[in-house]
Amino acid sequence: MTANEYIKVRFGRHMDQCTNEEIYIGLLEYVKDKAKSKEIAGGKKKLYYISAEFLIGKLLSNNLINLGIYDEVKSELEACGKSLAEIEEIEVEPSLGNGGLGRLAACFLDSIATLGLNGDGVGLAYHMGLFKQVFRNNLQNEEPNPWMSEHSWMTKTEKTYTVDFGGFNVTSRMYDIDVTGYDSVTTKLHLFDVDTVDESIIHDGINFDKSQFTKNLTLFLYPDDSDDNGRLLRVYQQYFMVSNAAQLILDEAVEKGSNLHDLADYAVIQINDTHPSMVIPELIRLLQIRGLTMDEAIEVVSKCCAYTNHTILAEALEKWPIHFMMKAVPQLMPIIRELHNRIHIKYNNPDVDIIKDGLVHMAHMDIHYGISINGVAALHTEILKDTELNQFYKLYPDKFNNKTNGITFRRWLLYSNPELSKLIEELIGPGFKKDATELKKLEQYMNDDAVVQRFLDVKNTRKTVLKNYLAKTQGINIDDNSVYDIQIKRLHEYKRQQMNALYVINKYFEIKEGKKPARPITVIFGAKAAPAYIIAKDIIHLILCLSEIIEKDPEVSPYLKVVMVENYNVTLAEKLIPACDIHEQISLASKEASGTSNMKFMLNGAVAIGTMDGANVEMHEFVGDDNIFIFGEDSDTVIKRYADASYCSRDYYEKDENLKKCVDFIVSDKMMEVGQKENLERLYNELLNKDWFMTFPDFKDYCATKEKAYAAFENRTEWGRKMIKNIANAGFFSSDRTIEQYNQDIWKL
Ligand code: 26Q
Repeated sequence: MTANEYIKVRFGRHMDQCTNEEIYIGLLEYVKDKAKSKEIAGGKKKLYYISAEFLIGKLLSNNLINLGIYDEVKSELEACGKSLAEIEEIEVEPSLGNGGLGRLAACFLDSIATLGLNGDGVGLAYHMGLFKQVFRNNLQNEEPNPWMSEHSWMTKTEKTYTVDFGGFNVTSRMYDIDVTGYDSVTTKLHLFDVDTVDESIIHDGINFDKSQFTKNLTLFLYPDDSDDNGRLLRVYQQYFMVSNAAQLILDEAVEKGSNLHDLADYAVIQINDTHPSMVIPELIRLLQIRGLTMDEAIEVVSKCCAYTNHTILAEALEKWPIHFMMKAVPQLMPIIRELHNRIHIKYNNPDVDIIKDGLVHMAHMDIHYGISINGVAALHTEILKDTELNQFYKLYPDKFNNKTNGITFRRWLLYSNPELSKLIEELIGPGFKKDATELKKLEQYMNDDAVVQRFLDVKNTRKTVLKNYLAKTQGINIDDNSVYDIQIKRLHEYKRQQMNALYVINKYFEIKEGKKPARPITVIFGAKAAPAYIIAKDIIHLILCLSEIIEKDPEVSPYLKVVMVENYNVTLAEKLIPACDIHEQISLASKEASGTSNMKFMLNGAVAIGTMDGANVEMHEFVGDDNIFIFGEDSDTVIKRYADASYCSRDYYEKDENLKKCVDFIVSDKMMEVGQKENLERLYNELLNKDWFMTFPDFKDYCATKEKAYAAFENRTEWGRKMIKNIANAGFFSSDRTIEQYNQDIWKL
């Protein structure tokens, strides 16, 4: 049945007589039906990818592509005078993740299904996605972001479980989202919810009563901040997630014939950061209830679990107070104590203890009682082994391994940049869609100027698409003849959006002094700041104020524009990335575990300005010095500086007149006219007295490198070659490769 026929049956009318809403609902059901008729991945052993976040983005087009009916449906719509792009706008993006970690989980699900592996995702059905960001008076405000509706990709299942907390219990329900593999099988994303959640307790933006656990359990996704207030709810959420997962895992294993002693033949669990770590004691607890001894249960579970670390920021490694655990999940504490005692006796080394100073160290439990611990880029894994987790590496050298992150090319190339995808297919055939390493064949065209021009043309097309999109959706007007310089990622000091902002100030002064750039520059930011992360919100304020000052200054505005898109999310990323000329990957070396937007930009022919951090290091290895702009101090230097506490930002400020001028501008009269004194002074003082992520030492090199990049951009043909080199070498960063490695080394499905 065609989509048209399906809709005719569903609504009793031909597609051209239906509203866009009706067509969306019709297509949603049509796709769900098609997915149902696909083969489900099978096999004795199954992977459970447990994650507190799955930032899946909109699913309509993604599913149409994976099911191989995108072109067909698009033409059907066009024949009725409808546009797929307009239908897509009806879909609300489920923002069930903060950023990189959640989006990675979504890319992984796509690759797992595409490779035909027997693996499902397990997470939570948050009623609100990550808050919706709204700018008022150059400040970030947060609003609830509901996404569930009667017609959604989630299907209610019959599966329910009881989850016990200290003093009460809840009945959960499992909802499923089909994960359609590209030209392959279908797997599932299982999201758990409780019926008692009450959206009406939300008030004044995103505030709600944090103590009514039956009403708020799955109401919100936690932002990745250090806000202590309400962290207890996070423990309830995590336990709710893993208790459901553990019950599901045991049920499915038993159904397939497991006697539970052989659970490891039926299940492997990937723990996505420490958020699902309680699955270890929970499984041990449930196995004991089902008749295993403590010794047996620990042995069985220790063969099933693998842990991925996504950060080396110490403050982000989860450590839960024992009194939290005693309140929320008292039944787990005796087990965690037992796990701790065994380690304590065996190693007699407080550094590797699980319980220390009244805190349960989740990562420590994962490492001792799991089969694998992996970092997410080569440099990150080396830093874990050498410094952060060195004590553990010495105990278990064989457990440590690297799995450099990847992205799904279906969403980040085939869907988001069809023009580029088509050009590539014309040049090297369709093989790259299944085997990303085939992109390497594009290098043969690097010296063919006519082909190079076609890559430049595609880029220009996409720049105009973005221009029109931003005008239509955000009322922002940008010049598509300017160079697009883009930094999109969560707002965090270590990612150093503030350094980019200082560069903007530097450029503003240059233009004021008559030094005009060869071509107008459009600096685009997209970033949400965690609601409790004060300095991050001050940085957003700085950027929005700069944007206003420059916009209103006729001397500067023809040459420089600063844009901060509102409510940056997956949908916006899909528009921004294909249009980008230069992307900013400027984290302080050693701090960004991997980064994944860097890979998306590379695949779309943008050139990076970056530090030797995260996966930038591997990107640099692939493309060489001429095709990426590397600057800044390396991770060894930075790590040493932290170790000897030798950094003093004020020294740099006082020695570098230009830097001083830029920093001082933050608290200038001009800024005060459009901004808030309190915010701007706080940020100024933070930089001057702390600058914990060392923007000042890298500033000069950063500015010089940006000038080099802008100059290089003017040699259009040479720039086109750089674009091709980047695209041709992006194959390694396909999540299909990453998932193959996980399977080979850890899951063994
Ligand atoms: C923890 C405790 C309480 C509340 C929130 C959190 C929390 C939530 C989300 C802590 C961390 C996160 C998200 C982390 C994250 O996205 N990390 C990124 O993971 C990417 C995928 O591996 C990497 O590419 C990025 O470098 C890394 O920053």
